[in-house]
Amino acid sequence: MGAISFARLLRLRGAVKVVAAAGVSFLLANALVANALVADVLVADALAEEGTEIKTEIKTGAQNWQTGFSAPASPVARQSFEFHDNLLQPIIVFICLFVFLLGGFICWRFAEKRNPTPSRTTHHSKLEVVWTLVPVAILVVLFVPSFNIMRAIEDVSEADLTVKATGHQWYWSYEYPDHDGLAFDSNLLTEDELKDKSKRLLQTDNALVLPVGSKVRVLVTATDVLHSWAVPRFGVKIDAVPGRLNETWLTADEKGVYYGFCTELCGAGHAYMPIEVHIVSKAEFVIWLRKAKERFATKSQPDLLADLLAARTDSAQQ
Ligand SMILES: [Cu+2]
Repeated sequence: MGAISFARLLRLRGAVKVVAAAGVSFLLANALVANALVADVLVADALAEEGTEIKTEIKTGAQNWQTGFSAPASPVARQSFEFHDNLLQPIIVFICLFVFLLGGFICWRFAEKRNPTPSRTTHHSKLEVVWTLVPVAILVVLFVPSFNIMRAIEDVSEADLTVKATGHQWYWSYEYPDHDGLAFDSNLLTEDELKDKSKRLLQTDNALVLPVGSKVRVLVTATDVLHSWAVPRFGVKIDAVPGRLNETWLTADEKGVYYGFCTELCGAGHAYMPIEVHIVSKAEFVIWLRKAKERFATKSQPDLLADLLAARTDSAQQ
């Protein structure tokens, strides 16, 4: 070990570990606070529309001192939140505590006054094998359920309905290709237009309306820059990429109003393009479709194509 004694090295390592553990705890605490903030914003869910059944307080909206996710509202959300709450987070907390306590113990036990003649050991094969294999085992334990969830997220087969969400600077537009190409824009309501002041930056003029219990395939793209379509309670977050069509799906468990945000920094109006999804009964959905088709005077596919070509010619002339 030459000039530097093993005890001193150990003490140094102990200090490094304490600092590392403190850093990890700080990051963990930050993540918890961030979670709580998102949950706060989603308090709006508690004020779900009239006629919507709200089963319990806990199922909707935020709670005081809440640190976890909002209540899941789709199978994928339930699966991923359970994975986080029951497996991932306990392992993270355990590792943080373990490293923190181990660091503290090393600082105390191998201080110079308690350990004046340090051991000259520099290798310990068994210990080295253990501290390589234990992390590998932890990763394998995490890998299996997380792969199952990823597979579930990718499975867009046998959808009952398809909708397309397109990100623009700075609003979303929606299309229902199965229903005569019904299409409309969804813009943020300004402060004066809000019906409920607590839903500031969440309410839109035209919400995406979907039937409860149906498997909805969601196609996501963008026209200008990267956006991301995310509704936390459905466990959905998918990038909207210009020139590329991404797909995911959701099946809402319950009727209600759900909110989300653009989650890819997309410019000055990034915070002002919320996602508002109304989950209604199948009968209500049929009625809404009829009204929406009248209101938005559906453009047929040939019309849309003509618009596109006109826009291209315009930009070519400039
Ligand atoms: Cu955006």
